[in-house]
Amino acid sequence: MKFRKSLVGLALAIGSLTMMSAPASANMTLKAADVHPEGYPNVVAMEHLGQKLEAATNGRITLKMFPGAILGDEKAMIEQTQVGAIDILRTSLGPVGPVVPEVNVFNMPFVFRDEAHMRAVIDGEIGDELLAKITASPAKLVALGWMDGGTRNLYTKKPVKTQADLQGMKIRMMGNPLFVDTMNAMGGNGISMGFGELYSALQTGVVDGAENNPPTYFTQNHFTVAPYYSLTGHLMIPEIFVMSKITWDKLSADDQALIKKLAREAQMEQRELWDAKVAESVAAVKKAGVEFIEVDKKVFYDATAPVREKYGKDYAELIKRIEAVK
Ligand code: BDP
Repeated sequence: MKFRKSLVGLALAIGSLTMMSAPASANMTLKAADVHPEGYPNVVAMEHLGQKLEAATNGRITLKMFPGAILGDEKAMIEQTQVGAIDILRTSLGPVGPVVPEVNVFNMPFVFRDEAHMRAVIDGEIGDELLAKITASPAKLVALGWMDGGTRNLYTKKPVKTQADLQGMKIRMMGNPLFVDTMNAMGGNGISMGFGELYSALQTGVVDGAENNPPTYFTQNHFTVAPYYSLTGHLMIPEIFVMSKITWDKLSADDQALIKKLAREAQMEQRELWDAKVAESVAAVKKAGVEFIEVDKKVFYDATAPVREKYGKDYAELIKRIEAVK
């Protein structure tokens, strides 16, 4: 009798499971990745996207986050996303440049006037167009949304106030020739290097400095080995999150629409978390004794004009439209 009851129970359970998974795409767990650690705004916003997705699909689609670069540096993770080994990747636009050259317009030094301008561009028509271009490119990536990467400033083991101070210094840049050109034009010696190697490279003096936004400078502990933060503001690189085209094609149209909606929400949520993280990071590194150095930005702006010419020449129309955004 007992046995028969449990059989009925099992049949019911199987029945409701099949009913739940009947519509749309089959059950799946999306593998999401980020170089940043647990608790970083981008990681938190992505995890929330996953929780909402799970709730909206009654557990049919879930997301598992692999933070802290455990799946590799961004270049390697972009490749894994292209072949479907990673389903969703949050990455800087920097290393996407060599894969989809058109995005390099956003990677150019001093292309945005300030953060408000950058945000207006990525949230608006031009931002949508660039996402669509990534999706339409042969890269096999579906661009879901933007995240804020704030402003990148130079940080070094010895203080830098002028271009002359930067002379001969080896500065780590992200993997994209545009950034090496940018650092060389600024007066330093740009070295392309993976993110994961940077802390020890700074510690052992393989490089004399690097450049990044305050949250990265703080959470990666780079401030402990390069305690001078020069406010060059030379790059404002938006970040994106992309889905593997292979994964995207397995989703029903309804699921795709749901993910797009949640992606926009994640974009806006990260923005708020980001602003709080910037404030927290600036306060923390200052408290730890980091010196913030004001520099004459105009000098670095003028010095990098040839880089904007070189990488922007094919996109003159787009650059004009970016400049026109209020
Ligand atoms: C951080 C970005 C991250 C990059 C890193 C870098 O959020 O995506 O990998 O810079 O410099 O600001 O490599």
